[in-house]
Amino acid sequence: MAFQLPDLPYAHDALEPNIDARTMEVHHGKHHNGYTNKLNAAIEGTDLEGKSIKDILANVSKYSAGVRNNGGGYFNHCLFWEVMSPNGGGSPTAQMNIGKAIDRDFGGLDEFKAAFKKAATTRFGSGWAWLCVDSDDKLFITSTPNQDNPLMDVAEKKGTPILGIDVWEHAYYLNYQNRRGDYIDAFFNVVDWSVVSKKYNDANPGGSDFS
Ligand code: MN3
Repeated sequence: MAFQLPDLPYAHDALEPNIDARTMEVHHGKHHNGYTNKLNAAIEGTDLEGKSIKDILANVSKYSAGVRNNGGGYFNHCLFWEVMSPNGGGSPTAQMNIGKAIDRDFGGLDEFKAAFKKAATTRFGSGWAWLCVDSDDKLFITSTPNQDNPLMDVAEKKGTPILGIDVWEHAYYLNYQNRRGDYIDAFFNVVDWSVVSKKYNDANPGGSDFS
């Protein structure tokens, strides 16, 4: 079973004015579709066929650059569409463990946003910034070049990504040109904290109980 391009969970224009419809059309329909097709081509006829994307990424150093770049591109964009929503923005609610974990590990939502923005702004060239959970159930922020991510065995710092922002120019150039910082600020207006919180709870191997 080949990897499938997921449908966007909202209309192309649903994230306007924060992310414009034309960017979403090209980003999902051309870029993400391209990574998906190239990943399928790279694994066709190999023993990677039928493996989960997470299994492939965890051992990606053993495979070709095509598997690394397109496997990362496939996974990263699936997560990216998921963590945004036209109902996003604001803060995690009091019921969401992710809000408590952000307070614990960063000292507050504003401090988290500043650190995440710094990681996304200072990633030179193309790449991603991530909020992740480590094996001790602590949150950390990291960034990766190109289509790498923290699930990969080649990552500088490994963990489970629960929020990510694409800082390739194709993600913002049509609307924001070189103003990456404005795009990052706008991204926070569409982050769906209920999705991030669910990903935190699912990833949380220590079972932190904030109740
Ligand atoms: Mn992209």
